[in-house]
Amino acid sequence: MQYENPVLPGFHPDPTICRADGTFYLATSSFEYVPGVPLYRSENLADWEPIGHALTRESQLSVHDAGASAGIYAPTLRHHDGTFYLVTTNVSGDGHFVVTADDPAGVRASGASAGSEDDRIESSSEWSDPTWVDAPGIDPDLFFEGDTCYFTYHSGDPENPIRQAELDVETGELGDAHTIWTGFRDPYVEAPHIYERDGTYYLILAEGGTHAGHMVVAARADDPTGPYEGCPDNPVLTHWGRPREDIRATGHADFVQDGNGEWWLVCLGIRQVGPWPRFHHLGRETFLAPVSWEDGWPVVNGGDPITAEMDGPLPGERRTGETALERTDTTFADGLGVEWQFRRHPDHERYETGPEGLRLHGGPETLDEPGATFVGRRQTAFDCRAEATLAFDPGAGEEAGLAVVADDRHQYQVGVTRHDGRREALVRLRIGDATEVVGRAPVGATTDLTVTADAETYRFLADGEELGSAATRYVATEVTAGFTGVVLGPYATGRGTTCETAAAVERFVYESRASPDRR
Ligand code: 6LW
Repeated sequence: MQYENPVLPGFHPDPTICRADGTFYLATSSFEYVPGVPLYRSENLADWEPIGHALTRESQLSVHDAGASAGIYAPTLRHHDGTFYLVTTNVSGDGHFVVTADDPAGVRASGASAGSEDDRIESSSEWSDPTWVDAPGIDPDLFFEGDTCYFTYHSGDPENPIRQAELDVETGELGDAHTIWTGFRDPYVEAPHIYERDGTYYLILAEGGTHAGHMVVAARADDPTGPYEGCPDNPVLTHWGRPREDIRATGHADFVQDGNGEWWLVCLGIRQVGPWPRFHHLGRETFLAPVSWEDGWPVVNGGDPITAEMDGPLPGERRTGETALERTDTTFADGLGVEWQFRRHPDHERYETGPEGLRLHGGPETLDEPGATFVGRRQTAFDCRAEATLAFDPGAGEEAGLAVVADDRHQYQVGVTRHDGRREALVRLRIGDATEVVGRAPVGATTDLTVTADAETYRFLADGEELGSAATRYVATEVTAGFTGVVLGPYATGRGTTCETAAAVERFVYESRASPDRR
């Protein structure tokens, strides 16, 4: 085995990849989360280093009113003539737009290298303000040839689903659009990407929806504008018809060529949990597979489905001694690292970092409401532990703690509050329309709040004592019907009024572990 899938575990859907100066860059969708569009880089396609986000300023990203799983949809990242281009869609805003950068990691005022401890969530990004593109739909692609840029997208019209027009990337002006693909099996065809290989143009698409029927299909033409003929072996990738496998729903792929001339794809997929009906709660994750060519058509992973354990050779050396498992241990003395994200735009005054840790100022909003004080990071493994050391002396009704959040209507919390005049920890579960406190215990002024998870159960502890547990199933996509996955992190709320007392998260630890057999 050379590498393990997913290569980017946790909520990382709709991956898009390009290669520049020997380095691979990858971006994914971000929906209502802020900052938007996380960016990663890699030398070997398996070890990915977070380098920041493309959308860090309000001029680029407005998701104030975005519902859960709305906001920023599938981007395409390309490098052309020394410039990085990222095109994406704000489905809760003004639609498609292009941003550009010379360096995807952005400019650091301190001169520190991207991905270092000096990163700040608000660090200035080099990515430009948007150039808006007036077209309907989602899933825009950019394909450059000479001075021409082709803009290809899912139009939303089932009769004419995949449309293309020439784009002036400077002004956003589009030429006349025409339909280039109507679907191999399913008119709900999306995620188009175009590539050139040996003078032939390839159109790679997703069909079948983003769940069990998801697939990757290929077509080719002598000209980027078509006409495109479908691959006789379509779909070139799918896990449809393999319901017992842990990995499913593979689709929405983007291809890249490495420095040895070999081709690869990244795609989204899910890892299923539990007995039937199986489910997934970590979101759609990013998978990697090799692509070979037979008779001028792409063959993914030698025609076999993508698996958790994959052979190489990879285009670069693995980082020695490192696996996909992580351990983060922070006192927030250096701010919030690149892994942290807010649900919609935060009021930055509610999040202070410094020698006392992360000081959270709870507003009136609870986690059920937009605007709640909460900052989270992706859950990246079934088996993990998150722990917050919380110094908090709450006033009546005030509460702060650690939350497991799928969306506004599906989350679990272990928090500290004042109840009947005494300070106590509680565990609250919100599942759809029902909310219930399932455990309480008295605590002191500083409390260690812990969430441990295995594939099927979260357990909530205060100072080492378990106060409640909850099934992972109820924060799964099969319940939430969302496009995202679980994020974990600290929250604070005055539950109807603004908190007078700040809650200090003095230390936060996240540790993921290898999962035993999940079936
Ligand atoms: C994305 C579409 C899809 O735009 O889901 O799986 C949408 N595919 O291509 C949101 O991720």
